[in-house]
Amino acid sequence: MPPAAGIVEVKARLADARAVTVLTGAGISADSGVPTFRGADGLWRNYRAEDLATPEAFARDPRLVWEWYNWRREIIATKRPNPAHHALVELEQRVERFWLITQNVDGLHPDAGARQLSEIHGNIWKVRCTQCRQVHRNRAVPIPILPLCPACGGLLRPHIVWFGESLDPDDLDRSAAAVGSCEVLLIIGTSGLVYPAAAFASLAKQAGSFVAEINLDPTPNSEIVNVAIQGRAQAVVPELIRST
Ligand code: BV8
Ligand code: ZN
Repeated sequence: MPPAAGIVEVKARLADARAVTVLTGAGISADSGVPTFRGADGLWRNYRAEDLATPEAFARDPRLVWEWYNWRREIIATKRPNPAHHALVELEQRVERFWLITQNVDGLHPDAGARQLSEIHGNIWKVRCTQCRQVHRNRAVPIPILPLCPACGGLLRPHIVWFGESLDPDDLDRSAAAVGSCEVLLIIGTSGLVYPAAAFASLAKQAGSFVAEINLDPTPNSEIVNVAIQGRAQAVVPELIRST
């Protein structure tokens, strides 16, 4: 069955592009079995992410928020990168100017070998001290529910960007530069509802880039992009990147 028209055009654009930027969301890790945010499997004890991933929720009940992150760490610890993650590493090695921006905190992109990467919402395997602000790698599963800082004994929190918190300025600058100066922007597996990442499609269009979306369902980005391909990331992304 010949590939859909959209796939042919995006393959052609990628084949001779020298500057490619990619934005990913929970949908790229869904095929690895990681629950998405808005999918039915994304709920924990009927809490929405927006209820728990906030500094207010952590101040109110740090034990509850740590139980939620421990639940996600236990799930993610058993998951591996899928063909879509691996295909993006192949693209990174092939393209002259490549940058990958992910909203995912699951660490599957770096696990797959991605190096030119901004994890703009943080990483679930990193913790930060609320007292001395030191950041530590921590892959303990389970993690003690109120983990303490090995340096000063202060309470640790996930090194993750919560709703209402600003992104790391370097990540934001690096991402905005990559979105504003690429020939092709691929948007993979995101509902496009959370800012500032939700603004990247129109930013790239304004900069004259060719923008393509690969997503299971239509999103607000589908109206903005040049080509919207509806499908599973692990099926479509390797096809787009496979030369010939
Ligand atoms: C900030 C870490 C300065 C936590 C996350 C402007 C307008 C309105 C609101 C705002 C605005 N500016 C700022 C805000 C507030 C807020 C915001 O955007 N709120 C939204 C809800 C309206 N933004 C912030 O607070 C940001 N900070 O701007 O600071 C500031 C502060 C206050 C006020 C002004 C300025 C910080 C946002 C970061 C929050 N942290 N994650 C954690 O993970 O624990 S966001 C989190 O949710 C994810 O990281 C991700 O970004 C988002 C979830 O979205 P997706 O990844 O897209 O996942 P989702 O499940 O929604 O969709 C999956 C998609 O995949 C679906 O479309 C599905 O169809 C598809 N799919 C499923 N399976 C597959 C698939 N596709 C392909 N293949 C498959 N197999
Ligand atoms: Zn400390």
